[in-house]
Amino acid sequence: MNITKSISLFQEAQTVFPGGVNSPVRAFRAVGGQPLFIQRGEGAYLFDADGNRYIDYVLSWGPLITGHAHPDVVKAIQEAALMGTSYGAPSPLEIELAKSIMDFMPNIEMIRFVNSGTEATMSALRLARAYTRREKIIKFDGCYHGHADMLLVQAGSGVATLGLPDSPGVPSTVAADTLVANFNDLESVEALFKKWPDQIAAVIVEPVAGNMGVVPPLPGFLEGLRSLTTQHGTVLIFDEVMTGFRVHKGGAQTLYNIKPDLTTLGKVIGGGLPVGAYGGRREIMQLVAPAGPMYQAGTLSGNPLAMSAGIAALSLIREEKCWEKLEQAAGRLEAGIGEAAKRAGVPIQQTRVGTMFTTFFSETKPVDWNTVKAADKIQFGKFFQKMLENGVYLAPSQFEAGFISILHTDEIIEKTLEAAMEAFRTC
Ligand code: HOZ
Repeated sequence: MNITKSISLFQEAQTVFPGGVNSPVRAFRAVGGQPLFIQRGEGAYLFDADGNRYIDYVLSWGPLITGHAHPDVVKAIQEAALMGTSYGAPSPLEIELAKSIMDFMPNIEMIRFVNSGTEATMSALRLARAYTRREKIIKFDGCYHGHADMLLVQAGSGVATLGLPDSPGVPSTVAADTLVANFNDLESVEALFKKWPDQIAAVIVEPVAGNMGVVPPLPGFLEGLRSLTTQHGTVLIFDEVMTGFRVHKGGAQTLYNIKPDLTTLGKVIGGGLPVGAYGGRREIMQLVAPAGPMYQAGTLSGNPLAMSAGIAALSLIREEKCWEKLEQAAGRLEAGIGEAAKRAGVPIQQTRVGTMFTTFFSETKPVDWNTVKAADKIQFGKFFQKMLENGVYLAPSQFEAGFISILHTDEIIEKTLEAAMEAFRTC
């Protein structure tokens, strides 16, 4: 595979960006080799600067359920751009997208658009603190909710991928209010409630963890969180930045039938453009300024390009048929990978919920960060490189999720499985 242009672009990039990238996991440090510089995306494919084509299972880290550059989404963006790229004032598009999201997720009674998942989670936590007038929050080891100070504590995603300690620069006073429990371990949550009575404002959780690789909730875990938070007057926040429209068309809250108090969403509601949102119970949302005193603002919030792309993308995935197809395709991929690994005698653990999946190189069932981190990262790196050589682009970390789109056809999945067969044989 010729990647000469990517190599020289990476050298140049390192002179202007720390580590040569604008987000750490992209640097391929966990898998070796060097990042590919992407020229364009089309459907289920990515094309790098040297013209190589890859089947893409990253899909901009999840949001591209309709694939790259879907004509309807592109048309919506083009038409919106002709009408102006930002108003810094309300527009009818915001109401249309809000209503569309609320149709998918009826637990969201009111919503506020922001520009990223990070902004959504940090605003939702400020809101939970304002509502409860308490300061402490609980998050889970290995879950990642963006890079706000209070959330960079035992975090997943890039922090886990690079094996970093909690980030320097985060004030210890801020981190002190972030309590950490074990995913899928209600006793660890109960212990924190016991230790800090009437002080916990919020529990924030990825209802299906995606940022330590996919780790589904064990039966009773989310139900337990709901009842503990209700019992203690604590706000339950489902961070559905990754799971929203991915594990089910109504998100994890619909799949598991749990009503969180607040939900956070990310780029998926903008068809992949920079957007996020937080929303939930009307009584809580009424505290957001200017309806209430909790301040949060942004010029690009609700910007017309992202709203238009989101409206187009969500209308494409509204059809029930589309979900059946996605579920079947993801199931076929999961079964085929399992079969390929078995034939090659490579022990793996597969996790999948809806269209999110991870293949862990491990003999241990992944249920929390402790079990996940037992996975063989070196073997994953070899597998990743082999898949890449064979034209399949996976997330460059054992601790991230894979995703499929409505454009991942049977034929594309077959090609992926051929590559996997070969990769398992040699990794
Ligand atoms: N933290 C992101 C995935 N969970 C990666 C972001 C990126 O590199 O784009």
